[in-house]
This record gives sequence, structure tokens and C-alpha cells, in this order.
Amino acid sequence: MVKLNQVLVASFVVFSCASQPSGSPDNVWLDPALDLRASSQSVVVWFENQYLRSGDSFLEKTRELDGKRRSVVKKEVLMALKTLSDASFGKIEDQLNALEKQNDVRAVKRHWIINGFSCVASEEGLKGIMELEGVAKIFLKQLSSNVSNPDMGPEFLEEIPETRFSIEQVESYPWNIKKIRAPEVWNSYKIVGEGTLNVVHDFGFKLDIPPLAETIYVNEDEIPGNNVDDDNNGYIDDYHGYDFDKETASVNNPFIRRASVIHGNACAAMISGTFATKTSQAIGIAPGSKWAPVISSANIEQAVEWAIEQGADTYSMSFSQPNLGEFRTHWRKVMEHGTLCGVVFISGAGNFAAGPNAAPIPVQMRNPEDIPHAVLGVAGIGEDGVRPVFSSQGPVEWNTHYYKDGRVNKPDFATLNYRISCVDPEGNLSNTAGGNSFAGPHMAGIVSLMFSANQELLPWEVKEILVKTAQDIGDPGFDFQSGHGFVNAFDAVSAALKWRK
Ligand SMILES: [Ca+2]
Ligand SMILES: [Ca+2]
Ligand SMILES: [Ca+2]
Repeated sequence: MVKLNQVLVASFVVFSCASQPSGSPDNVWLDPALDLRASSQSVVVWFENQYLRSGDSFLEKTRELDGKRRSVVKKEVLMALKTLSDASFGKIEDQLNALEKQNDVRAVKRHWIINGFSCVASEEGLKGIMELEGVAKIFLKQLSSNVSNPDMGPEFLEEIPETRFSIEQVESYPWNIKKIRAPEVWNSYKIVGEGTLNVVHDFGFKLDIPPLAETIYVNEDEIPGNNVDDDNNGYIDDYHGYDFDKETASVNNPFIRRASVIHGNACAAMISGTFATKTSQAIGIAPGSKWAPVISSANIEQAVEWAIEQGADTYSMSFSQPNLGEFRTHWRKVMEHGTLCGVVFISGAGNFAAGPNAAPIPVQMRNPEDIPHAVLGVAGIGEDGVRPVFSSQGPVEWNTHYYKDGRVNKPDFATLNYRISCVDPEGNLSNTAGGNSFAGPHMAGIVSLMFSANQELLPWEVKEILVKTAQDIGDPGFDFQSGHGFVNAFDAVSAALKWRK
């Protein structure tokens, strides 16, 4: 058994905590992890004007938007975010260009998912940024790990094979698909996830395996392989997905490859996989949905913006980042704004309750699964209904300069995480693996079916339905091992169908 979620953690750099820098202008908040004398460091800059104006305004905003259609809310929020970005950036563009010309600032990436930008700044550059009109906060940003890209298959598929999946042809499925009650949804409602897009944020994919090639997303406005950004969205050849770290459409990356399981493929197949290669064995929860691969260690803003613009319904993150310090604030804001754009963000609870990487509560659950409201943190159980000892437990603690919730109840839910059958690089269902890396994709598959049943549900309505339909397990009521309980696709989709919209 491999615990893949643990492996993923190794790819992240842990922040060193420097002391609070002195001499900063009073009106700009500086991340204590910044080194004011560093010759070069990656930073994220926030302007004062953010769509959500204070640390606790997310829930307020969801109440304000309650009852509206998701498509309408997405359009409104997206426009508001971009308008804010245009206004703030317009005021500083010339000065920022000047800093770039002096080489004090480089690699500027403008964002709208939060109102701000990322860049690499020198000591002088940092001072210059602090002088810019409207700048309110500067965070230290993680640098991505640099992994080479051996040939793991084609960058894009010349032809998308027709799906072999049909409900009538299903001969069998692994125990987890049955226990999560996906086949009952297919058979009772004829819903298999059609019309939904699930973005899988991971580290390694191989695109040309049958159960995933059949359901891979295609960006129709982009011509693949011509080295031109045909749809003018800033990304060349982003036909299926994108690697935002290396700025390439190739998402082939074997970095997380253990026991013949490619982590990204395994996760994607649990959501959108059709039949295992040359079989009628159903392997995905929402085999009629689409999936798109993204890779990003240091550019979550771009990855989420891309997902929203491509029409993502779910965004699955099977990784855990420890010790982010104040940078947790930034991640949370990205997820909150992204949720208001209609996306359900999901992350496995992590595997840090036992073993050599065990961590104490309240840091067993890490970023992003520790984000309240805007990320569903998902733990799990095995076939026998028992929670494996590695599964991270809540609660978590939020006491950053911006978010002061104190103790936050986590995880949110439980799905399945132990001895899960995974696809191998040929698309056969072979190895079993454990870890909350797989609890998240089970949830993403369920949410995909829910949106397929009722596409105008708001993300927080999806969560409300999941809370209502989850089966209480473990200690009575909410508990820190399984959250609101074990969710299943059939009850969740049945409730989604009844939800008036
Ligand atoms: Ca493009
Ligand atoms: Ca192109
Ligand atoms: Ca319980």
C-alpha cells in the first residue's frame, strides 16, 4: 500500500520564518516570512480593494447571493473581480513597468482571482512595490520545485476516442464505486456526470490511457501543438490542461509515480474514468463527465483562473502543504473568490495522524484542506467502514493576521480512502492504494453527479445537501475523524434533484 498524499508533501518547500521586517511603510502589511534584504524573492501583492472586503465576509456574501442561479452568480462575481483588477492595476501599471525595466521586478503575473499580482522582486523592487498606489499586503510566495519532463506520452491527443461507457454495458465495478453508491445514480436517474468539468490539480498525468482519453476536456478555442495562443488567454496550446509552473501545455510528469500508479491519473480516473482498458468494468463515479489536468506548485492563482474560465464545476486538490504561515491567508482568499465563481473546491484530509510523518492536531490537516467553507476537506474509511489510522483529524486553527476564526471544525466529510483500486499507466485496474488523495476525488465525482442533476446549485448549497445526506459514522454527530459523516452519491443526487432551482 502506498500513501500517496504523503509523497506529495515532499514536493513543497517549507517556509523559513524570519523576524518581522522593520522600516516598512505603515500602510502596507508585510508577511513576516519576507526577507527585506533578499536579493530576489517571489512575492504575491494584494491591492487594498478586494471583492471580499474583510476576513469574515465570505459567509455574508453567500447569504447575499443565496437562491440565485449559479450561472448568474458566476457571471456577476467574475465581472466584479475583473473590474476591480482593471481599476487597481491601471493606476500602477506604468510604475510597475518602470520597476521591471530597472530589473528590480521581474516575472510579473497579474491576477484577478485576488486583486493583485505575483512577481519576483529584489530588495529595491520590494521597496518600489510598497510605494505603489493601493498596495495593501505583500506575501512571500513559494517557489515551485523543478522537475524534468521525461516523455510520458503525447502532449495532446490527435483524436479523442469515443466513449465506450454506457450504463447498459456495465458488467462490474470495484467495491469503492459500489459503496459510494454511484451505480444506483446511473441506473435510477440515468445521470453519469454529463455536462460537468472536473479539474484535477496534481503533479503527474499520462493522457493516452483509454479510460481517461475518452473523457478528457478539450478547449475548443485552442488549436493544439501549433505553438500559438489561439484563444488569447495567455496560455499557448492549453488544449486539455496546463502546467502553470513550467508554462507548458505538457502535463506529462512522472514525479509522483509509485507502484505503477500515476497519481494524477489515479485521481482523475476515480472521477471521470470510463471502463478499464478492454473491459466493461466501470471505474469512475461520474464516467460521463469531463476532466482537465493542471499542474501548479507556485501559481495557484493562474490555475484557478484558468479552471473558472474553462467552466470548471469541481477543482480537486490531492495534496497537503504544511507550514504555509501567513500565506494560508492568500490561498483561502483564492478559494473563497473561486467558490463565489461557482466552483466546488475539494481536498483530501491528509495522511498525518500516524506513521513517520505524524503531526499533532491542529496541524494534521494542512493547506488547502484546512480552509473553512470554501474547501471541502475529505477524510475517509475503508471497505469495512473503519477509519484507517493514517487519516488526518481536525480541528484546525485559524489565527492569521486576516482570518481569526480560532478553532475550525474539520474534516468536513468522509468518503473512501483505503485499499482503493487505481488505474495503472495502461488503464488497467490493478494496484490498490490508500490515502486521502483518493477521498477527495470520490467527493469530486459525487459533486459532479450533483451538478449534472442540478447545474444551478450554488457551491454552498451543494455543501448543505452533503451535510443533510451524509450518514453519521464514528462518534454521534459531527466528529473530528469523519466530519458530518460518510457521503454517498445516491442520497446526495436524490436531494440535488429535489432542490428547487
Ligand atoms: Ca490559449
Ligand atoms: Ca495553439
Ligand atoms: Ca459522527
